Amino acid sequence: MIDLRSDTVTRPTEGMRRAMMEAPLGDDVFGEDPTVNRLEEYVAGLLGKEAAIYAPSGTMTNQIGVYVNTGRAEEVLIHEGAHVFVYEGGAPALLSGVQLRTLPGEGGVLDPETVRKAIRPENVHFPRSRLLCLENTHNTAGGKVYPLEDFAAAANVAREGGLKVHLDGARLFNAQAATGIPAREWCEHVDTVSVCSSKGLGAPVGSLLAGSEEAIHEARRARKAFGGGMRQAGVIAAASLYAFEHHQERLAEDHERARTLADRLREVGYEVAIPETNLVLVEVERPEEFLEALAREGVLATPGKPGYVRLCTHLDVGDAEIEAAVEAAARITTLQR
Ligand code: TLP
Repeated sequence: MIDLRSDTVTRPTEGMRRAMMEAPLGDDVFGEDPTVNRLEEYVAGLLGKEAAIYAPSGTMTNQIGVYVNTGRAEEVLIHEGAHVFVYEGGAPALLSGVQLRTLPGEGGVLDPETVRKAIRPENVHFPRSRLLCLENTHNTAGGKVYPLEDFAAAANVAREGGLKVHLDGARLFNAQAATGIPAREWCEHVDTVSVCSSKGLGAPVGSLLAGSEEAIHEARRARKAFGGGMRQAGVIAAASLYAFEHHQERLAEDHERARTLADRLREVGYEVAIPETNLVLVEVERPEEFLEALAREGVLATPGKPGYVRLCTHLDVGDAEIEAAVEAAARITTLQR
């Protein structure tokens, strides 16, 4: 099977497994795991923030980000296709008691005017607008990079209106690899940022939330309360550290393969936008039926936004698998749009 469902499906490399074997360990709930501590410092530095905290998943770091920046019954402004809104099981309501207000925007990008108009005036009737959530790269938009200027403009409008800003940067390093802009430049405009080592960077598990000392101190309380306090977590944190140290640059290879995949799918007749990073959205008539047929041909993919399927390149697929996936898709062109 060629697995293009997600960049989360990768297995740890030899070097990564060695790093895991050799990692010095301690109890991280006591703050005594040297590997976790090293990872947190490393990632805080990488993102230009005072501190960072390691957690099991991107969902947890996003939700801790929402929690530390908001209070009960407050409102979060967020793109209508955002992961935090669509794919996190309603957790902002469950864990933070906040209300999400979704906003439209082409390619996951919010027009600053749309943000400005959505900020509510102080009035007893209204929820308080407290947080703007942005996402880069944008998953449902097909791995689209949030242009830095547009990002800064939306964040500035929010901050002028007294809101905090959280960045879901699960694939922020893909944006860095695609543009050459250091990840930290987007982070300058936000209060908290989550990044994942378990996506394109290839670690088996793990995500970090970065922000001010104060925000991360609160995040430690939230992580414990949400059940994310882990003990000798260095055994997995070592894989994340290895991923950040060794796999940032190779993300460009995934982008190259995604472009090849898109080009070749177009050649065999599919409607495919040219991807900016590692997610390829293919327009099909009946996505579920298409995915079943593709699986019968030995290729796994997932539904994308409505009317699309998503194919994702990653560390565990090479040129041969990409070509084989195209040939598989070419055998089922009756389902193309
Ligand atoms: N996304 C997964 C699925 O949940 C859709 C995927 O395969 O793309 N933010 C963004 C932008 C994400 O794409 C994801 C994972 C997360 C957060 C959550 O990360 P995890 O899966 O570690 O909770």
